Parts: sequence; structure tokens; C-alpha cells
Amino acid sequence: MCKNCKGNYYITTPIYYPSSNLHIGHAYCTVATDAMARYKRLQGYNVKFLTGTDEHGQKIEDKAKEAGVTPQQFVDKIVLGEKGVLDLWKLMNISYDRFIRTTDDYHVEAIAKIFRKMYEKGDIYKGSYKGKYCKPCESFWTESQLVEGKCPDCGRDVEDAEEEAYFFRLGKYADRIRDLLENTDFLEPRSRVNEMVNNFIKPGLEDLCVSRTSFTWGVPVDFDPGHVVYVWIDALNNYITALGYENEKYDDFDAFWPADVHFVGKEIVRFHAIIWPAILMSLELPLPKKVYGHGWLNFNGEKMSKSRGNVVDPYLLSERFGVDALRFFLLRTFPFGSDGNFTNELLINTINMDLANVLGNLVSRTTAMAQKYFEGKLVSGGEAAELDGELRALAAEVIANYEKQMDAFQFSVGLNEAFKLINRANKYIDETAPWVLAKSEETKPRLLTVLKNLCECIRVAAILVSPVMPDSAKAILDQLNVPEEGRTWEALHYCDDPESWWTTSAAAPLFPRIDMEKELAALEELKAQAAKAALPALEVEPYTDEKVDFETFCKNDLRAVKVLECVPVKKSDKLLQFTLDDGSGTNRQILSGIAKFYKPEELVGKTLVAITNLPPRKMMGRESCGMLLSAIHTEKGEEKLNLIMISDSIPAGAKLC
Ligand code: ME8
Repeated sequence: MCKNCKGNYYITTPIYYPSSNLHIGHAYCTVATDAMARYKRLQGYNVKFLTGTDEHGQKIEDKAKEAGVTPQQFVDKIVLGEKGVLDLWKLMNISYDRFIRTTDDYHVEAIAKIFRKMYEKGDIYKGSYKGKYCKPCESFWTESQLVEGKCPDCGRDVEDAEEEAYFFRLGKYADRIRDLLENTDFLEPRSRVNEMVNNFIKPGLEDLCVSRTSFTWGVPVDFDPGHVVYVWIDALNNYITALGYENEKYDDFDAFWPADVHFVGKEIVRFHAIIWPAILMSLELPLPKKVYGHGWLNFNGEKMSKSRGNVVDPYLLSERFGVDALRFFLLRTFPFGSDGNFTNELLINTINMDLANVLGNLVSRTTAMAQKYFEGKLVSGGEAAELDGELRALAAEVIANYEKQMDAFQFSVGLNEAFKLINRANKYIDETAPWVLAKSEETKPRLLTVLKNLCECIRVAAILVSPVMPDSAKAILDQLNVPEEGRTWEALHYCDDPESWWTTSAAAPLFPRIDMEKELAALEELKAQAAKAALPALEVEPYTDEKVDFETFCKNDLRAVKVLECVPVKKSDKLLQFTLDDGSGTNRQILSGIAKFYKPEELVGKTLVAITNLPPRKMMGRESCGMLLSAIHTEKGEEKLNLIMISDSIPAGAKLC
């Protein structure tokens, strides 16, 4: 343990499936974990923050096959590639200490040992699995667990499955787990306890299938080739292999296990609150101190999913609004244990109201006044007044409440506390009217104290928001030239008579206001572009089964024609009028609706193909004698057309057959 530190603190996120790029829901949990890790570091804990990727399983194997690459190449691209998982966490300022990939050698080696250990203990046995399998979720279900015959997690179709498999005797630990859930605060929010006990424990915990033979992309069971360890034993144990359990890579198990908290989304609470403790009981290891099940983010009231095309891209939002603004929005807006509804309007409103109008405005008004009235140098001295006591008292209350709320993982309430002080400071400006105090030399000492009090409120608030908005908090504290020792947890108390170290400097607005209408329109446009980019690159017309007999086909009189003249047809944005040499000695006129694909002048002199024996048609009052052949297809949702052009050495009138 480090010198002078409060102790070790181990916090984890779920490890993500790199089956496609991560969305805002994944970022939500990671940002929360990051804020917690930063908060604990601020308090003086020696923090280990683990995140990573869960890279095995049939879904990955299938997707890799579809993409024509190996499963390892497939996951490498999503994890390490451009705009992949690591890039996203870097962009979002995620301060993890360790990143585990379940394909890392040390993890693979440790999982094989763990599996063997549980087998040798008699907790894992060989049997045969009959049931229902949801491929996308990689979950087995019993008939009774299905909802209207579909996967209870995702609502998709399940398939019959039967195969030889290893099972974990989960039932053996049922009583201890029930006791853990009901009689300790292991699982939070407490509302999730009933769901676990009623839905899973009371009906009887069935033994869990922990190996598969139907795919190979997993950790092999070393004593039974053909079996790979099936997902949860592989995935959950990441929390201990990443500390060095059953491997030589790391050596922090004794220092950091048991974990202080696992943050997980609500749909995987079951695995973390029932299966994970049972695995640890089997391994005779201490249990994590807490599992916290956070809610889900929906988008405009709907579940976010790739198939609905409504996944929110954290890259895009970070780039447009700033990483800190997005991090703040996620944690300030949605109470951590409940579901939340993400909308762009809400995001923009929160940035404009809380960040631009309230926090940004307080900082810019204060620093601007300090510049204007004291050239940024707020020296010692001044004149206190009764009103100042209110700020002091509120700051003390806010700090205490903030700590309580953050310790309970209530980020939104914790931030709300910080904003009570920020709002009060804005009101203090109106109450003290510094611009009036600045008018006379006599009231200058009072003005000095008012500005120092404002700086002190800002300093305290900046420390409070720093776990959530690390860069912005630093920028604010830099503007106030707060020395390092004034940015610490120990310095987190309201300083009665702020010293003379405030020298403030104005800077560009921290949080520029966003024009709601323009931004919503821009986001819509980007969404449309992204949807277009996601369309299949090339679409061709479906083939027809209807047959044409040879004789009928031969009736088409296809001829080479040379373009003598090509002009647009007035009042039509579609039609071009061609004058063609068809070799007959008389020029032929054809109208063709291809104006959006060609400029008339670029076609003059070209040799094209025309069907010449179609009955003449009138178009825009002009006669068209035949049709020019072209190739059509769709590319990224856009219709493309290419006239069939043949070699200019082919004479006009040559018959094509
Ligand atoms: O479950 N809102 O991986 P995963 C909030 N590999 N959270 C969301 C969300 C949303 N819309 N969508 C997903 C796995 N999440 C396993 C974990 S841990 C040993 C193995 C959360 O990539 C989800 O709740 O499918 C989960 O906590 C996390 O993202 C990872 O989901």
C-alpha cells in the first residue's frame, strides 16, 4: 500500500463484447466507473481501475467468419483499431489502470487452471445439455424462462440445443447466495435483490452449463479437448486474473482482492450477483464487497440497438460537445441505478443551462471582474460581511452531502450538491452587486472580499466536479492559479479569509452555448449521412426468374449508334435529346431521362447501344424513336447510371446480337 494513502480501492467495469463498436450505453458505465476511480484517488486511495474486453464466444466466431477474417483479427480491429475501444477510452479520458482482454495469454492460462480446479473439487461435472439457446446473447435458457417462446433478455428467437457439456453445481451454493443477497448490502440498489431472489433463487438454481463443443473460439478445457470454457467462467474471472490470480503476469491479488465494487448494467446483475459469488465460493475466495447494477440508457424512449439504427455514438458527441460536457451530462442527468432516456435536446439543454449559464457564467463573470477591478490580483485584506457566512456554511454542507452521495454512487445527486454552491455564488453576485462596489474607493475593500469569496466558491466547486469533468476542473483551477495543494481533498473546505494567492485571468468561454435548432439539424444530417454510409456499398437489381424465349429476345433490334448532337430538353430536368447516326442514312432522335447523370456535351461523339424497334413515343411534345441502353445500380443508397458505351471502331448501324 502507498505511503500516507487511505487504503487500496479496486473498481471494475464489465468487460465489453467487441462484436461491434461501443455506444453511449457502454460509455455511460465506463464514465461512471472513471468518475468513481478519480473520486477515490482524490480522497487519497490507491485505486486500481480495471476495464477490458470479453472476446470469446460463438457470436465473435460467426461475425469473424462473415467478415472473412480470423476471430483474433476481428476483435483486434474493434479493440485496437482506429476509433476502437482503446481509442474511445482515450478520447473520453478514462483513467483505467489495467485493461484486460480475455484473449490475453495470462488470462487464457489462468481460466484453464480455474476450470480444472473447480472440476477437481467436484463442482464441475460432465453431463448433457438440452435446452434453448439464444445465439446473440450467448445464453442458455430453460423452457420456463422464455418469454412467449423468445429469449427473455433480447426477445429474439431461440434454438433447440443438445450437446455434451460440463456443468457447474450452482445449486450447491443457493442458500449462501440467498443469505448474501438478503442479509447484506452486497447487491445495490436494493430493489434488484427481490428480482434476483424471486426470479432465480426461489424457483431453484439450476446447474449452469459452462462448456461448449459447438464452437472453438474460447479457452480450451485442457483435460477434455473439443470443449471450450463457456462464457461466464471465462468472463467473470477476469476480475481476478487481472490481479494475477493463477498467473504470473500480475501480482496484486492480495493487495486488491476482494474488489470494492463491480459496476454492471442491470441485465448482467444476475451473473454478478448469483453466478460470480458461487464461482468464488467454489474457489474458496473472498467475495467482492459490492455489485452495483446501474440502469440502461434508451434513446428517444426506445431501446438502443444496432438493428433499430438508433445507437448513439459517443465519438460523435464527444467531438461536437466536448468530452467533459458529455461526461457531465451522463452523470448529472440520469440517476445511476435507474433507466434513463437519452435525447439530443436534453443533452444540449443540460450543457446550455448547467454548464454555459450557471458554471461557465460564474467563472467568466468572476474572472472578468477580477481583471477589470484588480488586474487579476486579489491581494490579502478586504472587508467581510455577514452574508459571506452563508456561503461558508453552504459550502460545508455541500461538501458533506457530496461525499455521502458519491460514496453511495449517486453521481447525479452529488453533482447537484456542487451546483447548489455554484448557484448560490451566482446569486451572491447579484446580491453584492460588485459593479456598484467598484464605483467608490471606500467600497473597494468589500469588493475585494466579494471577489475572493467567489473565487473560493469556484475553487471548492471545481474540486467537487473534478472526478466527472477532470479537464474543465483543471482549466477552472488554472484560471484561478490555484496551487497544487489547493486542489486536494484536504483543501476541500471553505477558506474563511482567502489568502492573496488568487490571480485570475480571463480565457475563452469554458462551455460555449449551443444553438439548439442548428445543432439538432446538424445532428440529424450527420445521422442521415451515417445511415447512408452504413447501407450496403453496392446494390444491384434482383434477378428475375421470368424466362424469355430466344426468338422473342432476337426480336430486339439492338444497334450501335453515334451521338451527333445532345441537348437538354427545355423545362425538363430529366430529359436529354439525342440526334444519332444509326447507319440508315437518316438521323434518329431518342429522348432519354438521364440528364442528372451526364452533361450533354460529354456524350457527343460516343458510340452507344440503342433498341431501335420500339414504337415511337412522345415525351415533352417530342418524338423518341427507341431507347438507349444503360447499366443501373445503387451505391450507398444513391442511384447510379452508366450509358453502355462501346468501341468507337464499331460502325453506326452495326447489329448487336
Ligand atoms: O454484457 N445503457 O458485455 P456488453 C446502459 N461481456 N448500459 C448499457 C447499455 C445501455 N443502453 N447497453 C449496454 C457484456 N450496456 C459482457 C460482460 S462482465 C464479466 C461481462 C452495458 O458489451 C451493459 O449493461 O454486452 C453491460 O453492463 C455493459 O454495457 C457491457 O455490455
